[in-house]
Amino acid sequence: MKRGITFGTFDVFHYGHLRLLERARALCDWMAVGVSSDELSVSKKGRAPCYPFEERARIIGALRCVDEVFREESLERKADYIRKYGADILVMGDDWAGKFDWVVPLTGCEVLYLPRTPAISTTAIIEKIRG
Ligand code: C2G
Repeated sequence: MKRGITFGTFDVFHYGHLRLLERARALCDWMAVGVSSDELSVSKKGRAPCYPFEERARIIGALRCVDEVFREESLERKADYIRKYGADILVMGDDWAGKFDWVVPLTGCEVLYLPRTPAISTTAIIEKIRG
């Protein structure tokens, strides 16, 4: 039973997020998703998420392709999260290519970066709504 894990803010959930989660889940039999805390999101994105953690986590938890949701407090604790959830594979979009390879020697977890879905992002959606 292959266990997968991935992480994200998943603010203003969109098709690019869904495609990443579904492609990741197709590579394993069970998948946990670390949803970034509001504080972590601010430090990563330089702005507060539109939706608070509780709502972002509920949306992710409602997806058929997601088996467990937890709060991601820091990027540096990835190896701890991988161990806690017994993940065999970490899947991320390739905007993170190479950034999490450090967890491999610490956990034995495989790391895979999948192509991002082009031309869609939370930032672009916010800009479109503003426009
Ligand atoms: N993503 C994608 N295509 C898009 C937008 C996002 O494949 N058009 C992917 C990202 O590569 C990421 C996931 O969807 O793997 C979640 O994206 P974000 O919510 O922007 O998450 P991010 O800020 O990248 O946080 O510990 C890692 C971080 O928490 C990841």
